[in-house]
Amino acid sequence: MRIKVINPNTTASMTAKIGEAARSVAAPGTEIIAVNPENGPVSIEGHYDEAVSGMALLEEIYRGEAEGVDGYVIACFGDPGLLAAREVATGPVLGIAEAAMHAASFIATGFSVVTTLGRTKIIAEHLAHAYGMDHFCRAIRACELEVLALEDEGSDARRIITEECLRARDEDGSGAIVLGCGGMADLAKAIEADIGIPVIDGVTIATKMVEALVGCGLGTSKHGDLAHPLPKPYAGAFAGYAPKPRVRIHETKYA
Ligand code: 5HY
Repeated sequence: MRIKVINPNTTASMTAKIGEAARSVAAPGTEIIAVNPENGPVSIEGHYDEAVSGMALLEEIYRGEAEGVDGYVIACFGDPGLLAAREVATGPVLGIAEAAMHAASFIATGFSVVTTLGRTKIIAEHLAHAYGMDHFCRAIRACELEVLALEDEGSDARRIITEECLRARDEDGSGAIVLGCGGMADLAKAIEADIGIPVIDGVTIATKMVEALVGCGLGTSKHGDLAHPLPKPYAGAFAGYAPKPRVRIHETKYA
């Protein structure tokens, strides 16, 4: 089985960290392909970054289809481009926010999200609502850390995040914490040891969920809105982004 884990920002050190996290839980027969696009934002910290990163993300999905990839993880907590990626993909595509929130709801009656900048909290709020998690998501907290602070060895990021997780544990009535950034993938186990409650990283969870879906013979439904994008010309500089014909490397039972 081959799972492509896509970091939609262009920071290679974060991609390496994300790939290591995915490989730490992948089954022996699962190959993890961790990539980031060459083009796009170095970090994704708002609606505009998400929108722009979506095109390069979709190019990575198209490449994966041509390479016969079995499933995908979008390793960015805003789950950018998730439904568009599902239109293109044959196999399952999971975003780390969706996967982490659902996992938290399986092991606790309430969870808190601890993310980076306050301005991106609304994105996590919208996702929790869209994923039917209003009943479980007790709070969304921001550490006011820039995403790239997570890549700075000299930053105080781990301490700052751990302290916010402790406040979430003691003040929110949450039984679990969801880390709200793909760049935090290497911190989950250490913070969990520090605070004594489950701390969930979406990269590892999404990887295992994709593995489970593929293992059960499930891919993305191609009935209705997630059918392959309709062929049509795209004008001007975006001509190259016109929907490509579907590549059927994997014969699936779906239309
Ligand atoms: C992420 N941004 O997971 C998101 C999370 C955030 O570049 N990778 C990013 O902090 O908004």
